[in-house]
Amino acid sequence: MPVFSKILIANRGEIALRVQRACREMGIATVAVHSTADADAMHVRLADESVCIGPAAARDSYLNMPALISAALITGAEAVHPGYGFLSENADFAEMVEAHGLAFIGPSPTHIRMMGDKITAKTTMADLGVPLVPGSDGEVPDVEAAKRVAAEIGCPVLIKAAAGGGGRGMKVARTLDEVEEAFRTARAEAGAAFGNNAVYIEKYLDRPRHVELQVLGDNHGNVVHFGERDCSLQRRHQKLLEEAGSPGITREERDRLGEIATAALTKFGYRNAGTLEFLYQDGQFAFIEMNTRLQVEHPVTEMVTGVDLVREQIRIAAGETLGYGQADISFNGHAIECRITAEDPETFAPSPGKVEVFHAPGGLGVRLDSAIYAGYRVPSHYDSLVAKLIVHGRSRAEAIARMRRALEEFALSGIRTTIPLHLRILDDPGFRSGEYTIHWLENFVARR
Ligand code: MV4
Repeated sequence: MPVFSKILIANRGEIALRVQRACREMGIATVAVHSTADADAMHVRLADESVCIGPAAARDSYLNMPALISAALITGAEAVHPGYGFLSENADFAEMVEAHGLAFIGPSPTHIRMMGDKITAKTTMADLGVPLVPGSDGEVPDVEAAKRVAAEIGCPVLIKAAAGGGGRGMKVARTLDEVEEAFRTARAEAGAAFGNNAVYIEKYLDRPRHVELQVLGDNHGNVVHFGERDCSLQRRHQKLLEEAGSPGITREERDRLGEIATAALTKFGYRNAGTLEFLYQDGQFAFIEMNTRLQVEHPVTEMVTGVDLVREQIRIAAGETLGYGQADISFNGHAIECRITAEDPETFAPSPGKVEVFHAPGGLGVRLDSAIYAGYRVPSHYDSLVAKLIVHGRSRAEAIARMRRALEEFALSGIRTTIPLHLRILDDPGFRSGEYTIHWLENFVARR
């Protein structure tokens, strides 16, 4: 007997296919949902059943909670997988799913809410022994307190919104004179953007790497980690290329970080998939945020550990135990993911339109997670990700060579894509050395 007989996938595109693939291998039937703009989408074609949940605008379809719950109940689904983005980190949605007798394939609503507030997330982690960036002890209520904290830890400082994350709602103060203005602006912007004006302060790290740790917990007190990913290569907070493991981190550092993080999550009973985000500079990790969802870049972790993380998410949601411990998780070789978006590779202008030629790369160690096909029209209503190309190699050098080869093999016309940009990154000595920080990509793009 499969753990569930039918799952509704509350998402679109490649991640909807990714979840379907896990379901199919587990003998679980799938329900796709789609907007009117996605009637011809691959995630609809490949599902066992599909339900149209509304018009093109995401707020009326993929974010429409009553429509999603109705679709699940009408089709007799037993569980809902939210994918990433959309409602994946919405505690109210998780609660609504559970209130209708369905399983939410993700963490408890309490933990989603807890981590959605960055101040609570940091306080919780700090109390459990996870290292933080030097900064304020929780919320900074007024300008006087902001100046006091900044004077104590020293400028530059970053003023961050409690309800922010992923780069939204941050202001730098380079000197003490800038603190008042930065504080007032950050607070006003946070209130307007999130309906929550709480802010906190951190020492601004000037050249960190962005390293994140993948974890899974079950309902029975077991938590394991699957190592780290390096996500430093971002432009305007959009990741372009991710690696597992991080070129800057040693085996010992990974083990140490993993021990600290899993011990902390075990103490508060975290369940399902999660990612702890850290900044890494001068040999030190500092926790900044936790994501309570499956992430876009999860395949690089799957490639080096051999574990199907979506299958694990589904088993956990059904109440199964992990059935293995940390010692059973091994790390093999190196993996790289290139996010291929329908954008101009020089200007990053969106390039929606009709895909003409589509020929996927293949061969040893090559994986393509994509929902596009020849003749498919990339809609302009959603994010521009059209394919994730993931490669595995025994070493980082082998993975880089394999990614170059696979990108060159990829035939994709009709839309502009970031494939040429990825090829340039892979050939750059700075990237090849592995010694890059979060600022590397913006400088690389500006150099041209
Ligand atoms: C920081 C930082 C430097 N110092 N915090 C941006 C996204 C959000 N998750 C946290 N971010 C940052 N927090 C301190 N104390 C620099 C960034 C940052 C960044 C972090 C990760 C990846 C890319 C980034 C690009 C710009 C700034």
